[in-house]
Amino acid sequence: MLLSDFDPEIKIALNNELKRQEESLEMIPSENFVSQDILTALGSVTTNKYSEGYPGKRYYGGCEHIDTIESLAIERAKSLFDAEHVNVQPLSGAPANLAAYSALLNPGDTIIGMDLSHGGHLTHGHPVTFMSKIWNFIRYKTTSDGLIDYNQIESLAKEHKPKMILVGYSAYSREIDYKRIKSIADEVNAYTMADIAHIAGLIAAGEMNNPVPLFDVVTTTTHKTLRGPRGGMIMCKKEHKKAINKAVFPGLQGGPHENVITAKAIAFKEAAQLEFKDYAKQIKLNAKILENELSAKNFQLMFGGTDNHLLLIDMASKNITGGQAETALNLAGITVNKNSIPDDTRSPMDPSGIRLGTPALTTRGMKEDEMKQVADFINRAIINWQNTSELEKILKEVHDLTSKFPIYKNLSY
Ligand code: DSN
Repeated sequence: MLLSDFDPEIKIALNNELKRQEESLEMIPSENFVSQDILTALGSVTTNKYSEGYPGKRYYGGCEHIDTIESLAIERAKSLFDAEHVNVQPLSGAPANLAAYSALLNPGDTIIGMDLSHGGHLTHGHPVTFMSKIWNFIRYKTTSDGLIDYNQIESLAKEHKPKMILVGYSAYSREIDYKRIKSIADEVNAYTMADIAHIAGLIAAGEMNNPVPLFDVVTTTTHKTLRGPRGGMIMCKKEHKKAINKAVFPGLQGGPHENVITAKAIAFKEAAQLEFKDYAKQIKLNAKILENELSAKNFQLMFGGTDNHLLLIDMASKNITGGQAETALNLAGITVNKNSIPDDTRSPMDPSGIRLGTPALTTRGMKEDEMKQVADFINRAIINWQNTSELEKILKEVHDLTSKFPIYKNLSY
């Protein structure tokens, strides 16, 4: 098939999406831009292959090359995170968490995890999830200073005797004391689990604490700061290898997506390079610059600022809702997501906050000077959120900036 025969409606939409990514400032902290090699792997012939099972033990013939690829992915991930065992088959973060719970726990067991509005995740026990019907989730919150309340976790653990204590967050911007969590868990004989989806790349680069050598089980996605393909992964102690593998397949999933596993293998190799360490350092530095610049412009940062790649901002002091801010910034070419703030009284469809981060802009090569410019764009867009012509003016300036930092050279569909 020639590229000119490529499905014309899809071709138009793909080129439009490519243009949107190239021209806008992508600041959703869970998004990133993969390398050209990873794009190639995602579109490779490994998508054609069924391979239920694990390397060396498959339920289908013809898996010899798939075994090579999946084994490489596993070994590279083990080395990157200092893990005793890795399963690279989870389709994404939610299935990885479901598999981890089902591997180590029985239905009805208690898990302590963080409240969603304080930075946790839906799959950490929010009542709207199916998981919350299977396990008994008790949820902790941050303190009024905006930090994890380890004392509250300890007293909840003593009161509820959980089978598992869960840390790792999707909107919390501070470092985590894994040793403290491990000692609380040991006191009540609970398993330790961390969901490092957001910060996996920072951990791989040695820029944040690594729970993998300490905890029973650690789940992650591979597409956020780790800058791999959209997918999931579970790391665990050797003693949990059998239970984790059985929970993923045949417990919850069928044929693994081997094209994604091919791309994961490449991503893990990329993340082990020296350049990736510089990248992770710059992600944090860029987030710090945004913290300083936005604080100086009187934006109210939750958790007192950031130790990682993201900022959660309460927009109430700017007299605008999170939804209104997201829409205004989008019109100015800046993509962020509306987000609940701790104990938000507004609905998740139009909460009080916005969440933004630096992984994708840093991948483009943007540094301190550009972050100052970006903070200025954000401030002007929020001040002028109802002024269409001012938002269009900012949009043009955003296009000028992004044109200097191309993502994919010579890519089109
Ligand atoms: N949806 C992801 C995020 O944006 O943080 C988490 O699953």
